[in-house]
Amino acid sequence: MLRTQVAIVGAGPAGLTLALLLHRIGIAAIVLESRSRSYVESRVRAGVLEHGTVELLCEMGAGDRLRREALTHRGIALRFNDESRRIDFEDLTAGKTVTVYGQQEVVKDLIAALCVAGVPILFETPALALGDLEGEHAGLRYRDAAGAEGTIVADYVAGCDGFHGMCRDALPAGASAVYEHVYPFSWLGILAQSPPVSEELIYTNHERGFALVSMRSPTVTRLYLQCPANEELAEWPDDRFWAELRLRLGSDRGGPDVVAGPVSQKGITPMRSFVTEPMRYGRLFLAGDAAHIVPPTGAKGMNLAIADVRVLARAFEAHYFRHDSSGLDDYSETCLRRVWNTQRFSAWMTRMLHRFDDRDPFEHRLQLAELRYVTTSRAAAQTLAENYVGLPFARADDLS
Ligand code: RFL
Ligand code: PHB
Repeated sequence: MLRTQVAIVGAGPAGLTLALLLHRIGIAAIVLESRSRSYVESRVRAGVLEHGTVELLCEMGAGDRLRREALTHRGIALRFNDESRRIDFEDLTAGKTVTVYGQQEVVKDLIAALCVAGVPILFETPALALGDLEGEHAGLRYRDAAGAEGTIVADYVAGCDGFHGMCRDALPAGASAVYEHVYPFSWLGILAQSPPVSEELIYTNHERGFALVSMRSPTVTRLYLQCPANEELAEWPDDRFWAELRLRLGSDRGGPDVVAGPVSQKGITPMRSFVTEPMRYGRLFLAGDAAHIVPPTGAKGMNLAIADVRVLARAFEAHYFRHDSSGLDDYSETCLRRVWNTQRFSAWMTRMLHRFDDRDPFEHRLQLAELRYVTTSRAAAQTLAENYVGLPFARADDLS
């Protein structure tokens, strides 16, 4: 049997950030991860970090490589009616920017920092069941890499095991409410060895569907196309992807040019908005995708996961060192204010930029009017910009 203060389930951005924050405060934690280290370090996902996320990673001492290798982005383009219009973040948010740096690079940096700190991360060790969540101590049963089962007794469990994890299911029936919206389309994403299509991200609304041009480095591009909800990857050989991207970007009609290159990763992501409330049950605290999912159009999922554990780490600090448990008691309410604001922003971006087959031409006209307004009114552009770069923590916490 292992004993710790906080058992963390999941070594994604939420679990790893929490483990490092707790270590720096002086609270003992053990991280359990069902996958191997190489698997979590190579899982291609998010790419855009809010400036507050970058600040936190740097404050924790996990930002050295990020500072050297990441790309600073001062704006994005919204493209519609075959024309790109820029949203200038720096100008609209008094100098704030976002950082393009792959989620798997953040994960690698956090794991490296935790290894140096000596915080145990048990890979290939799935949590199997949680117990005693309302008792004196929580119990967690796991199976280790050799196949042996064991138990951890912890003061608290942090459920950072993502959308498909098991922690959320440990809540008794009726203890939580779920709010969910599933969109009638998915994103087909590729990573390719080719120069980025443009210096900044381009979010494209096209009659054939949404397209997003992003990047990971000056030689690696990350591209997404809206596709039908139940699409099979086999439907999308590389040539079809590149041809469709060119059509949606208007490459043959003066739009951004696309240089095709070898595709190193391809995947389909369903689009959903999901929130479970409350994010706490007894000794269990849910954080990140385990508690909520946003559609990726606002580039917010990883940032929100890290914002949750920032609140949780502070609450644990007050609890253990100042005998003040109000932060733990308020955890769910505090996080949910930011969560719902982020849901609002992500749903708005998603509705504005995608093709909805069931919408009538009137609604499509409204969508184009919204895009024109956002790219011509400074007030509207500022609304997009301040949300995209990330609302200040204190202010988002205060939004009610
Ligand atoms: P994760 O990353 O899913 O990590 C959960 C971890 O828990 C493990 N696990 C278990 N471990 C032990 N025992 C069990 N029983 C377990 N069950 C599961 C899993 O193996 C995994 O390692 O959740 P976390 O930490 O909450 O992080 C959330 C982010 O990963 C997610 O929100 C983002 O990737 C979302 N996202 C984006 N977020 C951004 O902030 N900016 C972006 O630009 C952005 N783009 C994206 C995205 C997500 C995408 N996909 C593929 C979903 C683009 C895409 C295409
Ligand atoms: C990415 O680079 O993977 C990315 C960028 C912006 C998004 C989503 C994903 O909105």
